[in-house]
Amino acid sequence: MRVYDTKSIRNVAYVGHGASGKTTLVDALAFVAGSSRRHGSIVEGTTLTDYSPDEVERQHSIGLGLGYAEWMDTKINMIDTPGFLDFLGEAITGLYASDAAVVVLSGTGGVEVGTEKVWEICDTLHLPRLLFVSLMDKEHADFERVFADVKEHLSPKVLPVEIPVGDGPDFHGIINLFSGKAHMYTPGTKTGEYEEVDIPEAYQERFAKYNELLTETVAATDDRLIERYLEGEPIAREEVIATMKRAILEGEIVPLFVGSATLTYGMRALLTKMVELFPSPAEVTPPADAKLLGRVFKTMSEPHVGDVSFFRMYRGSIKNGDTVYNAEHNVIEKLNHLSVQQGKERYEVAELAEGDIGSVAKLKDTHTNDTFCSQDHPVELPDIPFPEPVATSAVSVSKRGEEDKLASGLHKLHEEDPTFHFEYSSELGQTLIHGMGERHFEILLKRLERKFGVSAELVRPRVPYRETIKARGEGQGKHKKQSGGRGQFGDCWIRLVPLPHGSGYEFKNSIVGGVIPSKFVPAVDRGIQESAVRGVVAGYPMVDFSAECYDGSYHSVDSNEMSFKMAGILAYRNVAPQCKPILLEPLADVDVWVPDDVMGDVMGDLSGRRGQILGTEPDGRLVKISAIVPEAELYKYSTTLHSLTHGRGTFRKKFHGYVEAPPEVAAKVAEESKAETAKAS
Ligand SMILES: Nc1nc2c(ncn2[C@@H]2O[C@H](COP(=O)(O)OP(=O)(O)OP(=O)(O)O)[C@@H](O)[C@H]2O)c(=O)[nH]1
Ligand SMILES: [Mg+2]
Repeated sequence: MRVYDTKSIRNVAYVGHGASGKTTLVDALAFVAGSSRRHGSIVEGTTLTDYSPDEVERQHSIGLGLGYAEWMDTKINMIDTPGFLDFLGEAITGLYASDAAVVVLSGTGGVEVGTEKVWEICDTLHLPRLLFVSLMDKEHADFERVFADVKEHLSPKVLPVEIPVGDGPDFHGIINLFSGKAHMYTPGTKTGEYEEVDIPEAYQERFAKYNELLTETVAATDDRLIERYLEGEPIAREEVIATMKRAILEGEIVPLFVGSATLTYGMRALLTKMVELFPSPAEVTPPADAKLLGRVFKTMSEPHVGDVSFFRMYRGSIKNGDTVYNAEHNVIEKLNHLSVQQGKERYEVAELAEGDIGSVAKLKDTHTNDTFCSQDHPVELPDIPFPEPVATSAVSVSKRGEEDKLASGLHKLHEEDPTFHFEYSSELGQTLIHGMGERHFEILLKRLERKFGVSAELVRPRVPYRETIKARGEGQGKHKKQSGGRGQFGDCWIRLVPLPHGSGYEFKNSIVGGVIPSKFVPAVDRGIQESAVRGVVAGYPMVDFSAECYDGSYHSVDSNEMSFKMAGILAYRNVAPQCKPILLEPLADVDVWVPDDVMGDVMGDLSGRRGQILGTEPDGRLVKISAIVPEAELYKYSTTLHSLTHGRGTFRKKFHGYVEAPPEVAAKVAEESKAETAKAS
């Protein structure tokens, strides 16, 4: 692999809605450029970047993949990203590592939820981008509809540079609006061979319309050009390209191209335009100022290799065997076997120029989001903002005794995938995992099994119910054992009083005249607290009440701390049931974004989950529904939402607070808790 200088590099992410054709496109570009030997296919599981067993099996991308196409003496680094929102973190990190994006649309689907999501991220990053409408050969592909859709829903700045000859199965050529020529493809050729011809008669009118739009729009971004354009002067291709490049960089124009990756139609033009219109790393401001600067944007653990880190250099070039400094972990890393990725293949390189993307294996203590720099000028780049998890589940190991293995496997998975988190909840007695959805969880568990040999399954997380009391009450707790030897004696009177929400627990010592010696009173408190951990309704922690110890008695020989703690426990058990104890259930604030046409179904479903709809409001193309829903009803909600909205809905939830559970819910929870206790004993 030759070394490309900075000016001859392009770093491009391929983003878009699921199944819009990104992976097939990246594969076709590398193949047509001659940089990869095989024209792969999703159906056969042979594409360049969808090579993991899960991706082959499911026929969609899960993690980002790296490849490159060498074209016009330039190396185009290509980052293929998954479109499913469960894996949005991969698209985000791919965009962070790039200097430009190809937003892929399918000729049949047009603008979809996933397209809008990645578009927003490109906007935040001010990434220059172009649109590629793929699958133009597919039945029902419709260029005019996709173009109108983009103009209305994505950006009014979209500008077709190419238009198709024939839509759907009749698609057989592409008209270039710059050159005024048509490329007519020869069906069945391997790398999209075509004949360049004059524009067919039937397309003259359409060409004239789009050509005028192109020239006008480009000229409008440049005052001098517009003058010459108005005076009817012809404008040279080089000038248009240069103007267009600047306009793309500034986000004034988003050019649109068409083709079919399966048939390799339109690949050469797209390769050329990426070289001509996208900036090289030399034209982009690095995220910080330093002599040496790079970032690890992805870590994967590969069987037989160990951890492989993908990184992007921003400043400075590096040679095979160089050392870099990781300031986050204060470690010096040696970059052995410096490589570039072509899908799953790793090709060693002698050097990577400033701005290039590469991979390296077996770093000591470097993880996703870490910065490479030099020790005399340490830098830590701000973290890539990965999306917050939206789904939670519990996991349990299939084989007893593998809990430790589970924990270390989950830890590795978190290092590979920052959108995945886990914790052990001692309150629930379960390991909880947090991520982007059930699809995400399924993939993670498969990976856990394959890579770390632990088999685990998803289980319903227990709901962290609470209990409280609604009325005050008082009574005695007396612990007495005085048969033979040294006895035990503790006796207390307590009063339980409800406190406002969120107050927790308070203890009040109102003992006067030493009826309980002061050294024993704290033991009463401990006894009450200990038993309140398992409340009297359904065994959940009781909160928001005060306990006052106001009377009691003691025995000069037999009383001790243990006895008074027992008295506290007995008093609680005696008094709490009289205080109108209730079950509290956690509620969540839920915001759901869905298309208009399924709003009724989604609201109906939320009501069915005992949700209270607070309101709806338009938000872009979608409607935002705000609701308060009991946590217990939200297990696997993302799966339901996915099927109700055909993948177009998204949601966010956060903890709202606790309220009294309806009596039938409380009864059911108490029943379940009783059954569980019976099973355990
Ligand atoms: N007819 C036709 N089918 C295509 C074309 N490109 C992709 N496909 C098919 O469309 C489906 C999705 O293609 P992918 O390349 O996996 O799409 P993707 O955007 O990478 O999908 P995700 O990774 O899930 O986001 C596959 O079945 C492809 O074979 C095309 O140009 N023409
Ligand atoms: Mg893909």
